[in-house]
Amino acid sequence: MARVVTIGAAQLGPIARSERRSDVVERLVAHLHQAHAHGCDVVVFPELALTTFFPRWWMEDQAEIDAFFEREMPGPATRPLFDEAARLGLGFCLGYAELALDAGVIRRFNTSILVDRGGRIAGKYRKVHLPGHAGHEPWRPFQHLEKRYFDVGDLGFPVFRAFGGVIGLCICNDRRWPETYRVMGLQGVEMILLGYNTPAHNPPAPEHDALAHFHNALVMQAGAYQNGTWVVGVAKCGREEGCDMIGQSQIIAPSGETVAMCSTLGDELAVARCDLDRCRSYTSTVFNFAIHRQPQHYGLIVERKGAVPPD
Ligand code: CDV
Repeated sequence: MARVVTIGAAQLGPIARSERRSDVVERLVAHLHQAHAHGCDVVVFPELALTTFFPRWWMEDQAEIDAFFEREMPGPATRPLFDEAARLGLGFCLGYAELALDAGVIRRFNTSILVDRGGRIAGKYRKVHLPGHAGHEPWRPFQHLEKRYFDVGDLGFPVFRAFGGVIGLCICNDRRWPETYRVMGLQGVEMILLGYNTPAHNPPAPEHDALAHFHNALVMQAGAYQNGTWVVGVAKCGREEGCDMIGQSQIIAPSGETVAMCSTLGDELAVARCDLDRCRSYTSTVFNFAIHRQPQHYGLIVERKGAVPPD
């Protein structure tokens, strides 16, 4: 019997710096209603879906920075999202800035959670590949200060049993790294959910700008095919506070084919019926890791091990 999970890729248009959390949550809830009408099981929201993409500004006032972070999830502003999703019986994946208190130490992460149909958090991931820079670089038309505002994620790339399958999470820049997919692929992942905020202009390498959509699709399609998994990539896009960000949120099959894609730069839902059993067509043949992977013959790893200098 097919294991079909109907996914709603809930792309968001720009969020202004002045927009209140409650207004953003209203937009997310509108997405839930549309997704429910389309028979979705799970709705996927972008990276940092509750606020504008604040790492584009250099800020020194910690209170100003922390205003972009959530201290609890759900909190008072996000509770309506959880309640409405549970009422509709919808799961969702949400990216947000997390302020965590670990043994009395404050840490800040770029986080994504998976929420089940009952409104319970079923999985959490904290972004590992933080792009950009940590210091102020005034030559840039906009900053990309993820290395300043976030700690590197400390949860690895876990996968979660949910929605009748094996679900993995990653965030934005993670999608460009083959390790992201392979670590989850080695754990039998069947669907990877990710959100992104990708500026259309890359200040250190403007020659990449014309390829931004190509690279977006390339990495997610390759990750899907090479690991026999569904990949759902969801953008926050459009002109946000003067910064253009790419859209083309898409749902990609284990074949590597994109089966649904957003075509605007605003709030838009792309829907696809995703049969998790299609993964096996790849993971039991060309990408049957148990039979065909040869890590013991990957000379580079052996060489690197041998090259580690003694203490
Ligand atoms: N939010 C991101 O991680 N953005 C990066 C940009 C900076 C390249 C991305 O990989 O899309």
